[in-house]
Amino acid sequence: MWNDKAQRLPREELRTLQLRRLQDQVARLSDRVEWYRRRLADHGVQADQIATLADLARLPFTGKTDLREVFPFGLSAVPRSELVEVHMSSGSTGKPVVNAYTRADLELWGDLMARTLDMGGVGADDIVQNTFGYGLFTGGFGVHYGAEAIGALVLPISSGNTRRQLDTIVDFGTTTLTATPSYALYLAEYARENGVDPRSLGLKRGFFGAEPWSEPMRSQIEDDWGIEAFDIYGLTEIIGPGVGSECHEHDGLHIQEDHFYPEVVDPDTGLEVPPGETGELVLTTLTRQGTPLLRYRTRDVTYLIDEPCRCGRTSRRIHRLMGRTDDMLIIRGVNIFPQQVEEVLLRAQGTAPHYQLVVDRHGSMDSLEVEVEMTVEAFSDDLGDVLALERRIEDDLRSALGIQAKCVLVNPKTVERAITGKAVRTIDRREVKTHV
Ligand code: DLL
Repeated sequence: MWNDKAQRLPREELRTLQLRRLQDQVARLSDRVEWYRRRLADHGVQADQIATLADLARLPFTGKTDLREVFPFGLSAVPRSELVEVHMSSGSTGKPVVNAYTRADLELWGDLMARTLDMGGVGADDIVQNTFGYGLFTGGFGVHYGAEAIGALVLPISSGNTRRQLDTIVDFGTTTLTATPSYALYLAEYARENGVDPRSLGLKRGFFGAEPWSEPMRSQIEDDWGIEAFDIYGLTEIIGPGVGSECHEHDGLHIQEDHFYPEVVDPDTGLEVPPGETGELVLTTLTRQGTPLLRYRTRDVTYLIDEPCRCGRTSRRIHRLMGRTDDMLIIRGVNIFPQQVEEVLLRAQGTAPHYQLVVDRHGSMDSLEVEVEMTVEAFSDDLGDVLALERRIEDDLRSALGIQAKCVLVNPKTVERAITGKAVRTIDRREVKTHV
């Protein structure tokens, strides 16, 4: 196992290490980061009051708007000259979120991504085709540093240019694909359309993340490519990918707890909920220097899994992400995550895994329309069969989600594919109406 000692640390030792690192981190922040010094003082907390891990709850949360306030380097715990790299989220609204890395942060990132790739069996003989974007986005560089640490052969092809992606798999004998799940599906579809059976290409595994995806989506990707698919999680603010990753057990994502302390809280009250109970993931970096964060509200919804994993790693896990609090739709009082709709759609026979949700408001009444592509076979069925399939999906949506939704089957290849970024699943027309 990569960095075997760290990943198998007995829980008691791990907790002792976490506490020591937390104490050091809080002391460093109150010494060196003006913004945190004030924030801790406003909360009436002093660094020397952190005596146990439970004292974490006394510390203030950090949110996305806070990061914008200190843009770009206001949280750094080291002089500017020690920062060696920067990554940023796209920041579609307001200022982008920046993460600045020291040399030690980059080494840590490489180690965590090496742990991740090693969990899926990547070794020095593997050829990793990294379709995550290289640049300010963390996906490309994160995977790259991990593959490099392991000594695998990396193809830093970045995102886009699907023809070249396919040719590269064929020419180089890629064994490992890293991609957003939606792009992995699109690439398989593209291969088939161009007369290449993706299953014949010899890929062994893939690491997928950066956007929500469901269990049926995993089965579809595994089936399309004949591979084992691993879920990888991370976010720009914390380090990028490498925060949580699946092992062969596929029973939740191991949080790299020696560097990131996870809590799950009730998003409304901010109070911690017990393992097994769903809430918002909150992460504290324990060792980061360039952009350390205390109790960062990720807005990602999941629950903690406390039981030991059969793989032998001692870290706690999170259930695969269920959605983001800001992507949750409230339709006629019912809370829905797009992924729940995806699960229903992918279980239906005759639909392809390309869909979009359109939410609208007529008077005071919210409506949800689910547009999903038919498979080519279903498309050639007669109209009666298509209508029957639509009704069947509507029934399934009603029993799974408890709301009435309209299903519209659309022609194959009409839902836009995300070629370079993250898939856009929801169009909420209510927002436009509220703004005008
Ligand atoms: O997406 C980092 C990343 C790159 C993760 C490559 C995995 C692979 P951001 O652009 O800052 O960073 O977006 C982070 O994406 O808060 C989640 O809402 C979502 N996300 C990331 N991974 C997953 C996943 C990268 N495996 C945000 N499942 C996070 C569900 C995910 N959502």
